Amino acid sequence: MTLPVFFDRRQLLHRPVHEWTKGEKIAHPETLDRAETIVETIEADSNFFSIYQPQEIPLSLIQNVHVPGMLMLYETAQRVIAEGESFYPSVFPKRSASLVDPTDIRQAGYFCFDSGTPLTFNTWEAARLSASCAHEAALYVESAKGRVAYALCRPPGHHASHDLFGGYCYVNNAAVIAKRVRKKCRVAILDIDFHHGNGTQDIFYRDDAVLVVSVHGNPKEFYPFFSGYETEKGEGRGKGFNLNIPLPRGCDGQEYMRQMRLKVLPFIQSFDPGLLIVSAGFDTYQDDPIGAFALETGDYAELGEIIGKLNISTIILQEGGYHVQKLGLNVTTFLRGFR
Ligand code: Q9C
Ligand code: ZN
Repeated sequence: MTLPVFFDRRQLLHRPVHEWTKGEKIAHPETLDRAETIVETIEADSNFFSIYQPQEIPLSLIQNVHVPGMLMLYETAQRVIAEGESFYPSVFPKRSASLVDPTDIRQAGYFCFDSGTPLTFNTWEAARLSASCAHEAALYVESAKGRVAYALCRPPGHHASHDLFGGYCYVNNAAVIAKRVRKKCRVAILDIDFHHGNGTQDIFYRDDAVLVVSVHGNPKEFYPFFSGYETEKGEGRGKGFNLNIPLPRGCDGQEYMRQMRLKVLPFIQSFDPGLLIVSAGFDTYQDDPIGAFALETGDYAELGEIIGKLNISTIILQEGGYHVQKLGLNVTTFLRGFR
């Protein structure tokens, strides 16, 4: 049986052009050719994969995760930003003293935490379709047609919190699925993107039905800087249901797998989830232009394999990964390893 892949070509219409970093305008790394190369690599491997276009996700499922104002702002962006233009928030008010009008694009910074995540005319449509891929993958696994499905989500999701977008993320795809499924069974989210999944952590920080585990570059040195530390373990009922494994620059496959086997996999196993969501970023790759780990393509086979051996129903969601030339191969190597 082939491994199902969910993707909609209209996700390519979201086209961030620049990101502001260290005061400089640089080419945006989250390009449409990332998704294109993944799809092409998957298409070339049709004995193993089947690609499906998702149905549109019910809006209510996105509303269960994100505040109305933030979604209204995305609609505003679609209304007021011309095609081909981008809007970069430049004022980021603190919550307590501010009122916000989400129909005024100039106030977009209220819902945004960085300068790398522009709004464009197509952002909202692409983000909805990205969540639709995740949703359809979840439906597939739930219908017991198979134990695993892959959603080629773009834009990514794990940095988006309930009321903040950032880190190239607008809708938290993993959270949208986990929020729906948690009523039926316990859910574990394993985030293997190079960057700490701060949005996912925030959303489930007080929740004991959703376990969140993230393995990432030490935030003392790497984005998002303000979260992802080992001391963040959850709060209230959620205490003990959040695990961060920050790792140093240069971490290679051997050390990465050691951490997985020693800390991550046993922690997930003891939680005994009915569903596993993998936030799969490939910016841990040795030549990734943003990440600073040293995983090789072959390591993704092993990583997929050890996660697959947990033997839990699993939805794999695409997050980051910016080495366009090797991205497709890294993704398919991981998915083949899982099987
Ligand atoms: N010059 C994801 O991988 N900018 N987001 C870093 C580096 C933010 C990454 C600046 C990186 C966000 C989904
Ligand atoms: Zn990342």
